[in-house]
Amino acid sequence: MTSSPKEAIAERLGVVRQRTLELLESLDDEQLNRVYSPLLSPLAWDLGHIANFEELWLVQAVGGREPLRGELGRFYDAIENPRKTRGELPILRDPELRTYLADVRERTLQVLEEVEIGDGAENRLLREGFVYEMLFAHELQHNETMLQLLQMVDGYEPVRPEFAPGFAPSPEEPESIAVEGGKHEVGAPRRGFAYDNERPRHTVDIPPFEIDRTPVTNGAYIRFMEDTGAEPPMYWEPDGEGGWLQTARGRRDPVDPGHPVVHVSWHEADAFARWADKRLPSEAEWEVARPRLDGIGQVWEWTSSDFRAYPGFEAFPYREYSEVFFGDAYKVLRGGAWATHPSVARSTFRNWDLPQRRQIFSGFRCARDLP
Ligand code: AVJ
Ligand code: FE
Repeated sequence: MTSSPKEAIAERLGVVRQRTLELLESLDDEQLNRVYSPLLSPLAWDLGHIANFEELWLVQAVGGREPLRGELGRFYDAIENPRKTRGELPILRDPELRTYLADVRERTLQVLEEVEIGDGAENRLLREGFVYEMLFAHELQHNETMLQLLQMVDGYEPVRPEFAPGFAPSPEEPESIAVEGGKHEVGAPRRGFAYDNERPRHTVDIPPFEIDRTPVTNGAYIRFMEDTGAEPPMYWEPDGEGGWLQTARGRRDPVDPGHPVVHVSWHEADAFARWADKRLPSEAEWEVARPRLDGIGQVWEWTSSDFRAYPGFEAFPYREYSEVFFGDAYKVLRGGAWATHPSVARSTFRNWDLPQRRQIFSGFRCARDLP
């Protein structure tokens, strides 16, 4: 069966929303509103923010409508409200929260009927359906943010397998791949959905290097901890017999030495790499080597790179997505974790966070200069 582009968008809006709601299906109102960590929003904030982002872009910006709830949007602005303050905001609670989601969605579908989507669209937001792609990506990225918080919820039982960690075994001593030096193209091409920070595509000149085929494992990380006295990753506890337990979601599962290490900071990743006589790859090296790399998509991988604008960068559609974070404060992560929807994890996708952060699904692989 074929469907029109608009029907396809309407259907995807429904599919993504169902995923969001299934993620939270087993939680009660108290859990949705509880502050588990100053580093993470209450789940009800993410849910309201998802709806407010949809209202801002698909209903107000594209449809020219007035906001449904007056000033409410202010509380869902991620820049105005740092995470540690979100638990005190007068945000919507159920059943009003679900009503807001549904009311926004109804208007979104009305606006979708009216707009002209496609290459000839006058409004740049609608060209190639950009604003709809941005919405899908945004909601799916917040699904991952919610999964970060759900690791702190004792007894959380995922209703879909993709909401539980999934890892493949990797060797403790990774094989490496040699990559020739020279000029390589990185960044997203002109066409197709990508965030502003992935553009423009440009040439980088990289000296020859070697990069590990697989991410650093728990087993290798334990050796590093034993050798240097480094702290265990977040969610690890001693099992009392010299081994380690994974305690995310209130579980007590033995740490699998063959799985990639996750929930480590950039500082820890960097220290491991130096201990192993290696280094973290730059984000350009990571992107150039990607077609030959195994083990991608299990953990986000810290790179040595600061989150900076590519030469010729142009903010679109808003400075607060990327531009305000550029500089040396944030480090880039590449790849994508088990909690990342595959449509988010493009090879050019740039994730970023502060170098001390560990609540994200962060691991790493190592690289080395070649003569
Ligand atoms: C790309 C994960 C750093 O959470 O700050 C969500 C994604 N931007 N809503 C973030 C994002 C706006 C962003 N990261
Ligand atoms: Fe957001």
